[in-house]
Amino acid sequence: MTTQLEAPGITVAKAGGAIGAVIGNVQLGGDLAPATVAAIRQALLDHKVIFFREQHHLDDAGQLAFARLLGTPTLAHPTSRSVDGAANVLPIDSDYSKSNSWHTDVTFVDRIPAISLLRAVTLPAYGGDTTWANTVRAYANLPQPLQALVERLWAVHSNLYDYAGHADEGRIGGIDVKFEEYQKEFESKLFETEHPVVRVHPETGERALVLGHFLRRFVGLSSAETTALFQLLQNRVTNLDNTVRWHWQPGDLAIWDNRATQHYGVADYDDQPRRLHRITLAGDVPVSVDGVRSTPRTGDASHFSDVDN
Ligand SMILES: O=C(O)CCC(=O)C(=O)O
Ligand SMILES: [Fe+2]
Repeated sequence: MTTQLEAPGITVAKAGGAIGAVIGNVQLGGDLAPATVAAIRQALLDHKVIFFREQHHLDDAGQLAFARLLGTPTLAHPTSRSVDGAANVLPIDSDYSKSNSWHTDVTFVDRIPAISLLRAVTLPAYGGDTTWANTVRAYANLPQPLQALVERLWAVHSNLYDYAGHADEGRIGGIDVKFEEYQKEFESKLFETEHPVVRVHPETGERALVLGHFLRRFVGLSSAETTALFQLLQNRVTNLDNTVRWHWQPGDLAIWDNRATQHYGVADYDDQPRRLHRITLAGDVPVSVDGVRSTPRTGDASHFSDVDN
């Protein structure tokens, strides 16, 4: 059955040719009409990341109420602590973490969140943009022989931090205690999951690459071979032509389809404080082009999130 939607009156303006759109003429909250929610969801599926300006009225409760219209919130994180008094809200705070590495959120569990909603709380006077990349487009633009290769390939993702792969002076070696504490908490329980490198999007049917910084090794390849192939594929994802970069202003909210994107928090704001609040929505377990589901190898993520079917 198809339902005719009322014209909800929102505006959708592309923010780039590859990914991203700015949505206007809407005040976000838990009271939006179903037709408006449907239009926002469609814009998200079409553009992979959508941006809303001037949402100054939103606090954690308002962000959560709106998020619930799009899905079922997960806990803030499988291991990291939430904002005080808000179990579904993850603080992204420059005091103890900087996400300056390309990733898709929480790919070390089987039930990867479907959608993430990120709201500006405290912004630096300069820098601190976030960049998103389109993993559907990256797959689609691969030459056919490489598509054939990755469609049969699987990879292990883990939350165990790869210090060698992501060396960051000033944080390694106990120089920054807060970062080290956060990292310990992040790794306090080990998760390892085998995912297909190409997943079929449960809503659009599109094929997307599943890579990013939680990927530890391709199944059947050595670490040297993993590094070589990972660089080839990951470069396709993060090529600037395949990205959109957002300069945060007070009142901004960004929503991305975590099944079709990677993102990177640019850490170019010196020692200024920067804080954003994130809510993630439950996702399905990825499915390969052959219909095979991802398999958890270590850790049980059922406390973190339902599986959305
Ligand atoms: O700090 C940023 O810009 C990105 C943070 C991030 O990775 C996230 O919210 O999932
Ligand atoms: Fe993230």
